[in-house]
Amino acid sequence: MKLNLDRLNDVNNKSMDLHKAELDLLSQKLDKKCINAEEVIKDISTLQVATPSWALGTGATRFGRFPGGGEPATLEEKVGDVGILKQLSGQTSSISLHIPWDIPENAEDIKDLASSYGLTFDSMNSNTFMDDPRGANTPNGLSYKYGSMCNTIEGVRDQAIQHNIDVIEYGKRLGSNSLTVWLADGSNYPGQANFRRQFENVQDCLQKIYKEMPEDWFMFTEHKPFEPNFYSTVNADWGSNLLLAKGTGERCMCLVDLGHHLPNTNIEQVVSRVIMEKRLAGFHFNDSKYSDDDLTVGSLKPYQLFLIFNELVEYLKGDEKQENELAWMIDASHNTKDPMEDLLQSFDAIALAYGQALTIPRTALNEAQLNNDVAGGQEILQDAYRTDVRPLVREARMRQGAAYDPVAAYRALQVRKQLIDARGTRVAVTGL
Ligand SMILES: [Mn+2]
Repeated sequence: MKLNLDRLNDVNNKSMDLHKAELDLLSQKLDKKCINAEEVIKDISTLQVATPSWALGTGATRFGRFPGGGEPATLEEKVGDVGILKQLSGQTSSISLHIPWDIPENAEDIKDLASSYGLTFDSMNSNTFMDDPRGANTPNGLSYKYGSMCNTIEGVRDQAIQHNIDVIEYGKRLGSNSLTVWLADGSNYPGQANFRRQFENVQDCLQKIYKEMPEDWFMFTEHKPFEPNFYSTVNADWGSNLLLAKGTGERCMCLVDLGHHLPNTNIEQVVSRVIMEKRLAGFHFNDSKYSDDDLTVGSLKPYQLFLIFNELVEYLKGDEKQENELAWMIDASHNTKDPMEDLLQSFDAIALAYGQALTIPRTALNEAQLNNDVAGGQEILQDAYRTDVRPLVREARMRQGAAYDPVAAYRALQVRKQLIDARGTRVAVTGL
C-alpha cells in the first residue's frame, strides 16, 4: 500500500507558517554558536535507520499479547509497511529480516518489491535461541535447549553453523551485506557449564561461519548479560564481544543493543571504547527502565541517547574511520501501542538526538576538557541538549517529501484503518 502524497502535503501545509518561523529563529540561534543549520539538516537527512521485520507487529510478553488489526502476515506485507514508514518519515530505507520467520520464497520478487518502495535489505538475523517448530533453523534436527554454538555436542554446534550459513545465502540473494548473530548461549546455574569451554566453542563456530561469508560482508555479534540464561551468558558484555570479534576476523564487529547492558552501565563510554578499537558495528536502538524492555527509543532516557550520539558525532566528524559504515537499526517491541506509530516515534527520537549532538560546538568542548573546565564542559553539552532542534528534523523530513509530524500524519491519513480494510483484523506472530 502506498500513501497518497497529495494528502500528505495538505497535512504538512497546515503547519508550514509556524515551521518557517521556528526554523528561521533556530538558524539564527545556531549561527551565534557558529553552527550552520543547513549542514545539520543535510546530516540528519542522511541518517537512515533500518526497520526490523519483527517490530511491525504487536509484540508479546510472556504474560500475553494484545494485537491490533491489519498487521503484516507475509514478507511482502512487511516490506509494504516499511514503505509506508519511509513515506511518512524519510528516516528508514531498509528492512532487516529474521530467519526463520522471513525466509524469502522468491528472493528476486521480494527484492523487486522492496526496490519499488525505495528499500534495500539490511543485516540478516539468524536465530539459534529456539527450535523452530518447522525445523527451519535446525537442519540436523537437534535442539538448542542447552545452547547452540556453546553446546558440548558437536552436532548441535555444526547445526548452528549451518543455520547461519543458510542465513548468509538468503542474504546474498537479497543484496544484504551483513550477518547479525545474537547468541542465547550461557548457563542458568553454577556447575552447569564450563565458562572457558563455552567461550572457546562459540569462538570456533564464529570463525567457521566467518569463512563462509562473502569478502564484502560483515559479521555483527551482539552481547547481552542475561536472558534467556540468567546465571551466565557467553557473550555477556562489550569486553567479551570485543574478544570474540578480534578472535573471529577483521570484518567481525561489535553490535551495541541499548537494552543489553547491566543497570547503570555507561553505554556512551562503551561506544567510545569500541570505536577506539575500530570495532563498532552499529546499534540496536530502544529504551528501557529495567533491562531489555525494548521500549520506544528516547522515551525514558533521552539524555543518555544524546550522550551516545555525542560519541558518534565525534567519530563521524573525525579523521579515523572504520572499514564498515555504521549500521543503525531499531530493535524494539510494542505491546500497547500501534507498532507503526511506535516506530515513527523512535525514528524521530533518533534523528533528534543526532541533531542535538551535531549542534555541540566541538572545539569549545575539547578546550573545556583540556583546561579541566568541568562546569564549562557540562554547560556546553546541556546547552545543546536543551536547544529545541525539532525544526531541523522536521525540515530534513519534509525535504524528502515526508511528514512534518509523522504520527499526526499517520493518524490524519487513517493509515491503520486502511491496513485493516486491506488485511482484515487477522494477526500473525511473525518473529520476536
Ligand atoms: Mn538486539
